[in-house]
Amino acid sequence: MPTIYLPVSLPPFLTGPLEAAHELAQEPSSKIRGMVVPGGFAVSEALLTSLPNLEIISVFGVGYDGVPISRCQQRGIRVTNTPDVLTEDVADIATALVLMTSRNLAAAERFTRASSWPQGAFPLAHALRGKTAGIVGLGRIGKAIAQRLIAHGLKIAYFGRQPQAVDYDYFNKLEELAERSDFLIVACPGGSSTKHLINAEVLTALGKDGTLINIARGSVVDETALVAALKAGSIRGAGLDVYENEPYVPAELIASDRVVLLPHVGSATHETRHAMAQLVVENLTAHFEENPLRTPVC
Ligand code: 8YV
Repeated sequence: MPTIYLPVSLPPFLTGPLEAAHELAQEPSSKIRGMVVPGGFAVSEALLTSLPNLEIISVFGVGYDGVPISRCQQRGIRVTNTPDVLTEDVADIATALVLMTSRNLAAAERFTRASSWPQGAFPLAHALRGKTAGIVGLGRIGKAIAQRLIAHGLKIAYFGRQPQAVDYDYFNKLEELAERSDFLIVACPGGSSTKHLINAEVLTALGKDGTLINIARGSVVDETALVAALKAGSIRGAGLDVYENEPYVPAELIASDRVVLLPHVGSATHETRHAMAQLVVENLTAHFEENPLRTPVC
């Protein structure tokens, strides 16, 4: 049985089926032929060196920004991820954050629980219809977000490397998209090429009536610039599911009443996580049985 290394603890619905056909290891060694990591997990050079016979990294997530792809290619290590199965859930969370921020729903819920209602009505919020959502990265998840927001009456614009065959307005300058947007929604991959793409200039362009939504990777947003923009009131608010240093959320964000903060739950449903686990196992099985990988990255 091939030995698989799990550097962090993973759910039993993943480790159970894995155990049926593989030996699982908690420590790196030369016996290890496969590794399973969560999306965004940073695979360091030192870790790769400690696994001289590694053949495959199966990422339990769509984002493989923590995996050094060119290094893996040099060493002939295959990489797989779990695309598609999580698209709808992540798009639902982006939509929820748009609704929560525009209608101030988290505060409204706290208001009701605090029995504040008899003292007076909850303050008015902002409608969605007619507003513009600027999507940063119109991939599978970005497109699923667009579909949902159209149903809520928003107009869609987007930024990406190149225009696509869609009816939405394309911007090749992020500041220009931000300026046009009421909601700037980050849905692009993480990694060095998108690090701090959302910086102070982009937030200034988003403006005092604008809201930042991030369901992608914390690394895409300069969190220090975001905290400063929120404090200065140069943007209206933010709805975040991801952070630069998860699971730690900056105290300034926790203290801010302009933000809605979720604990990286984009794909966190029974249905989706089980489908992701199944893909992880199918990819490993395919590799060790010398069949084509189900969802290869490289
Ligand atoms: C998960 C994710 O939180 O798919 C991704 O890239 O970040 C999320 O779906 C994670 O991968 C679960 O391990």
